[in-house]
Amino acid sequence: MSGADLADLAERLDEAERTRTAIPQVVSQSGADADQAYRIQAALVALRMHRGERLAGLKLGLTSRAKMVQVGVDQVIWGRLTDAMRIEDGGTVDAGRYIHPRVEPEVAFRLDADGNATAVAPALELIDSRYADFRFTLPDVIADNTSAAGFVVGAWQPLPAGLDNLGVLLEVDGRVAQIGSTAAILGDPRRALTAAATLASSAGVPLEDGWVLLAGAATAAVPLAPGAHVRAVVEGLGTASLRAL
Ligand code: OOG
Repeated sequence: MSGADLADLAERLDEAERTRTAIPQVVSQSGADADQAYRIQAALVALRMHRGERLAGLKLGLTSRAKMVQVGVDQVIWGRLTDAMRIEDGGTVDAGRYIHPRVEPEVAFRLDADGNATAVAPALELIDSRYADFRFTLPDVIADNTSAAGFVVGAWQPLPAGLDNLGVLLEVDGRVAQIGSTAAILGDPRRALTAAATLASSAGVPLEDGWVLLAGAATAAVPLAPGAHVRAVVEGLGTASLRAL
């Protein structure tokens, strides 16, 4: 696959996002493998940066069994977060800006330039696959920047002694929609730190002090409906919330 073909697929995904129009699984249909898909992802995020966005961190995806089962892809993947994806804690988002948005409860780390965690926080991730029916294969979802669309980080906390078995709730309009544990995230969300440092260095992405790392969802994702108030609660860490318009 030529560089021009990779750039063309990045353009297709970028246009799908900007026009809120789902597309077929063009990346797997092109025969691209996971390595080529990461090059498409880099080109896709470069288009956003040319429009003035700045990298704000990294995310891991499919770090829990619940997520792997939900989307039928069983490998850990990673993507890039930009400042434009950041949603203030307790803030609002226009659900109509997305194709078929979903939310999921996460744990976020604040990183230093060596990839160490300097703080931890409860978080919500807003994902929005650019593929029709939210269906994709591994190369598709990698190229689509792992469905990244938005993220909310709650109040930063000092790292507690243990992070490996904290209860996690996803509430929608005050009702529990998903229940899980931080143990679902790679057995211990701190493993996301090593995984992210390794992945970023193999991709030649230097980590920056203050970046956010989303460790991956602890439960399956739920659809984000207009008007919904969504809150992630992580035992001992607090909450992160958003309201959809
Ligand atoms: C892929 C992204 C998954 C997570 O936290 O597991 C993800 C998707 O479900 O569309 O972000």
